[in-house]
Amino acid sequence: MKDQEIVFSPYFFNGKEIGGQGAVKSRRTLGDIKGIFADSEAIEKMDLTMEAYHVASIMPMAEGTPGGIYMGITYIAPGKVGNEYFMTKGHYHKNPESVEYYWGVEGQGMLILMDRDNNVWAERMFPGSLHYIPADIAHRVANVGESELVFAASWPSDAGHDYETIAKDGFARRLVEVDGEPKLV
Ligand code: S6P
Ligand code: ZN
Repeated sequence: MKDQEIVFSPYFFNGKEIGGQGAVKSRRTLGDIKGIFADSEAIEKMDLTMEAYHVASIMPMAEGTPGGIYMGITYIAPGKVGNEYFMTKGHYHKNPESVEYYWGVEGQGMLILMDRDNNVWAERMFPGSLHYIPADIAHRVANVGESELVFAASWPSDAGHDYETIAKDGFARRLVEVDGEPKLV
């Protein structure tokens, strides 16, 4: 940047979409995440090519850079596998000190949290909800509404993602619909 220059930011966030210079997109189909759902019979009858969620992220510095920060928006389709809501894979951060913010943008969701002692709890997500995810807490989001769930996230560039622990052991509780209401069982 030149001294006294006035410019536009290379990034944008219009409340629902994020993008600009170097924006990264990733997509997960039901087939990609089928192992996270309990009802393996129900999922095999579904269209596994259907998108479960996608994420758009701004990652201005290389992953692992200390002191950097990322921002991303996740869009989860509405739906269930059996009585279990569509949800993200979920992860711990590789760096156990890394924390994260989530905030609700559109739709109705549930942020499911788990500590290392397998205690599981959840926070309701809705437009305007703000969530602080403490260090070393696993996190995943379920769409409990009838429309798309959109939420934003901001996390440190040296957080890293540990998906393996969740893929292996799962969350100790599942968020399912019981009598029309989400319940941790
Ligand atoms: C990254 C942040 C989110 C998730 C996204 C998808 O630290 O928590 O951007 O990556 O919501 O969830 P998952 O568990 O598939 O990464
Ligand atoms: Zn995270």
